[in-house]
Amino acid sequence: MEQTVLITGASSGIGRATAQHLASRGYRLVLCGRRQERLESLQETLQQKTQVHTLSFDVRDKDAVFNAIGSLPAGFSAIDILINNAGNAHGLDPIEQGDLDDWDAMLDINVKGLLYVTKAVLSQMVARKAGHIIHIGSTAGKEVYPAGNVYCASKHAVDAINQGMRIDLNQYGIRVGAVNPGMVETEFSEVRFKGDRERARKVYEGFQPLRPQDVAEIIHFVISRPAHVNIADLVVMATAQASSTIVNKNP
Ligand code: NDP
Ligand code: 8X3
Repeated sequence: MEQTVLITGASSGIGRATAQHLASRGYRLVLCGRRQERLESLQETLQQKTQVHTLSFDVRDKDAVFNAIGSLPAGFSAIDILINNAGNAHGLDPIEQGDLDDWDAMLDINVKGLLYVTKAVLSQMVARKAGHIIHIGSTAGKEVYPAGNVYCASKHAVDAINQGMRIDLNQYGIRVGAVNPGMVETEFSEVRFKGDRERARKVYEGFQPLRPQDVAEIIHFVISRPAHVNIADLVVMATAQASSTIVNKNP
């Protein structure tokens, strides 16, 4: 039977690559993000391969999250797999120079938004005693790097939520796990540097970073394991990256 996968942050980067990869393998998709036109254009392409529904909402808006997920038509409403991917860094400043709006954005989107979406999907998984939740964490949830402060805190929170959810949902047979990538070339740095493309480009200069497709393939591996196998926590980095601060550039 085809499984239904809800992906947040499907309009770009890792989420979009995952949607493309899973569509080719016949998963039914619910694609979420704020940029409706991007979601529609992706839907147009992918519905040649599978059934696709789009939901446009801001994960920070509690009511919008519940209304959107509550509005799913029959055929899409029973979510088998939730991929909690939406998120970003905002700014890269030492703590004393940090911008309060950036801090709010990272904690509201990466942590609270992830919780709202999960809450909106979870009751039916609990009722069915089945489901699989994948969190896209980060190496920034495993270590802290200079000026990473609040972004790292938000991803450490995702790490804790991943562990806590796995414990609490164990009795229902719901699988919970995280995929934690290192540097992936997406729109991530463009968002972090508020549209400064040149600064964003330099982050990935001089080495081969992960591509969104690399992470998508891993997510597919994780969700296609037999029902008794749960990949609880996976870290993946580019070969050139050893830690958040050690990257072998221009060897
Ligand atoms: P992108 O900027 O390319 O994609 C981010 C996605 O998140 C977009 O689809 C965006 O959609 C969505 N999103 C952001 N804010 C909101 C919001 N308020 N409401 C709804 N959706 C939102 O970055 P990535 O693909 O790299 O990031 C995806 C995830 O991977 C994030 O959680 C990030 O922290 C994590 N990650 C990224 C790494 C990297 O190096 N790139 C490494 C490790 C983890 P829209 O703007 O349309 O709403
Ligand atoms: C994104 C990777 O190293 O920029 O989570 O924090 S990093």
